[in-house]
Amino acid sequence: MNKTIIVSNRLPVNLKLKSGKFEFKASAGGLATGLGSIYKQGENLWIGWPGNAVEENELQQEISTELKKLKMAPVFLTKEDIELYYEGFSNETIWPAFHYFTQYINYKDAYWDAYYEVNRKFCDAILAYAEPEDTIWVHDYQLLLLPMMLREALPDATIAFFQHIPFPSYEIIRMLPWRRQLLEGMVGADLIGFHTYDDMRHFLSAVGRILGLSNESGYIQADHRLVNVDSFPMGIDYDKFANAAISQKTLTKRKKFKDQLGGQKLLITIDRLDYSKGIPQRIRAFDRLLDQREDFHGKVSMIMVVVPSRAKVQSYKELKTEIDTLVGRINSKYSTLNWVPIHYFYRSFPFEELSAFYSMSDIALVTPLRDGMNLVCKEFVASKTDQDGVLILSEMAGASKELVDAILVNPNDISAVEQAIVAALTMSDEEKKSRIASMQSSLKKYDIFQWVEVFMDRLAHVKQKQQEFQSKALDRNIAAEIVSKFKEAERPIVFLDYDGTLVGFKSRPEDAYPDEELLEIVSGLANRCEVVLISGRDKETLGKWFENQKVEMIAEHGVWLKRGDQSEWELYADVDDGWKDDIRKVMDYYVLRTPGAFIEEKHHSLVWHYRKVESGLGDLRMRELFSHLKYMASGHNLQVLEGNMVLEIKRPDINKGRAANSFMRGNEYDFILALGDDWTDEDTFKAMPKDSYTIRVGYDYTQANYNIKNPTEVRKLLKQLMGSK
Ligand code: GDG
Repeated sequence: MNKTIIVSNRLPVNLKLKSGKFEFKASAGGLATGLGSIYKQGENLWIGWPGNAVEENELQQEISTELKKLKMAPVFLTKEDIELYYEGFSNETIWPAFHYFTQYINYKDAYWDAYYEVNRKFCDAILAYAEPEDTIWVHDYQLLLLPMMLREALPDATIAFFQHIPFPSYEIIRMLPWRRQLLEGMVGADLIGFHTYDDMRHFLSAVGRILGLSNESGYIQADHRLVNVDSFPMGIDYDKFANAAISQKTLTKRKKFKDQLGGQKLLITIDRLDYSKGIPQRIRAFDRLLDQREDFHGKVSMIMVVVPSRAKVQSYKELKTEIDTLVGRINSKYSTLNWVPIHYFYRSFPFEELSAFYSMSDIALVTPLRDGMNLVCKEFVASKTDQDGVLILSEMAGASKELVDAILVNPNDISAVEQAIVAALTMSDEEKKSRIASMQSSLKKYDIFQWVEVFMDRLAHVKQKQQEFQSKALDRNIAAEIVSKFKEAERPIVFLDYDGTLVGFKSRPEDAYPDEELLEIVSGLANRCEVVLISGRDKETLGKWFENQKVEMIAEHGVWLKRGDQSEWELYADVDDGWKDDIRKVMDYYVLRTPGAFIEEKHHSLVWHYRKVESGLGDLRMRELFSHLKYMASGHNLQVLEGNMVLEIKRPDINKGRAANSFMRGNEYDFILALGDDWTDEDTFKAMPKDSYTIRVGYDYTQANYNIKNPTEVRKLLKQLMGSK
């Protein structure tokens, strides 16, 4: 039976050393609860660091035994690992970079080396348990290299990755000296998940620019594998918070707190100590409110919980000092004997007290400068069972994409945050109720259990899609079958597309001329069968490149034909060029606006090339031009087609399929092979008789019977054919 292994930097367990013995308590955090439905079943388990630097063998044994009972297995880290991999590369390099705090990025080779080594350590620990076909779900930024390490060791395993923090724009990623390795590490997974569409978009752009892997609707081709990238906004254990809010324990605490505080309106803020959370900015906004609105003095208090975190990192120490100073200043400025503006706690609270804080507060002020998702805001909404509360939420939190009924603010805009607090304090009961109710119904539906289920379903879907591709991949057996059928055939014919099939793409089309090896293959093959080069290229270029070869050539998708034994080209289809002037004007306009773009004119078509255009801009302009041309095309009865870095407009009745068909008419071929790499070749594939071999280069959807990896593999196959006769 295949098992599922969850992997994260920290195990969901609290480990306390009490009078020489360890005490273990499984964590009740949202993720741990959600994943409980997975790791607690059957042979499944959770692998990660237990959270202490334990180096003595005996203690490690003791911990492993105890963890086993909780269905967990440890990866032990040394003090040095913690310092360089965890506090270092994870929290001083990746964390600031991915949260757009470039000023805090530490670029240290020693950090990177440790990061690599610890990811390896995790990989080894997993391999001690994992079987070749298991499912392994890796979590978060501390383990970006792990998916590929696992893939290399277990090529057939199902590997998923989810990143809990933002994925920043390419402009940030490109700053990191280790950007390529980090991205390569991630694409080892079959499914890569982020909280938001923006994170996913940034990742795809970085992978495109840095690794050169393009994507189609979130699917990338990494080597032979199809990898899916998607967004999965994480939910919370909704019922836990909603039920706790009305539990006796919470109600008792709530009453006690309220009695101590008096009747002020309460603003709650809860965060880990982190510069990404925007704590000083938030305090300044509150300060501004008190400064501008004396009428609120004595009527509103802020409860500010800051949970200690990463206390050894310098930027965190400085942040703590800044917060302490700000709070001190405000409290000393405004406090009265029976009112304190900010109740500041630098510690964490037990769950019941947290629940009481949420449910008794009137407003939650959640204003991170950047946050992957942010669960605090969701927990507040779930806890407001009386629907009498307002959420003020930063636009920079992933959660803002879902919780559109919150008051959304730019956390850097202190005056906008101040106004949002005023709006929240003065909001009508009816509006509060309607906003909270709408957020509650969405959070209830997309809770953490649903999140886990959707993610796992998607993973299964990706695996299935990979299988479909796999079954079409040209393997050794099929290649052998093709070779043997070719050998037996008395009248074989081979249709070969040129660009992308026999040669790779070059940024200047004229540079993709045939090399020595290719000329040898084509002429060698032409001695053994009929070879038809069937290309979109103009007849002059094609004619010059294969001047003295015996091959047949069909140029410009079927407009021109040159037989191997003739020296002249013949017109193979009727061409009426009357439409070109109008269309060229439109294309010219898009060339002017797009540095690097150019127009190629063919006898029956106009082609707009954008392979030399800055990536991204090219796609954007192509989309615009596409809809522009589509509109014009209908008037002229033309067809607009998207190719590999080109947009082509042409007469619809001229295509490779039609040309290939007329070429074969009246002849009896007993072996037909057609190779091509893009949609123009799909016409050829469709036109082929049923028992032909049709092969598409690259792993895109196709009408062809098979896919083959790249031109190098095509050449290998053709050489095999040559050698067989
Ligand atoms: C990362 C991403 C993403 C806080 N104080 C107490 C306490 N908490 C609990 C909250 C909440 C959790 O800690 C904090 O979660 P966040 O999502 O807000 O933030 P990060 O820890 O930075 O998490 C983040 C998340 O991963 C999940 O993908 O949302 O963007 O940065 O659950 O309730 N719990 C208790 N006492 C406290 O004092 N018991």
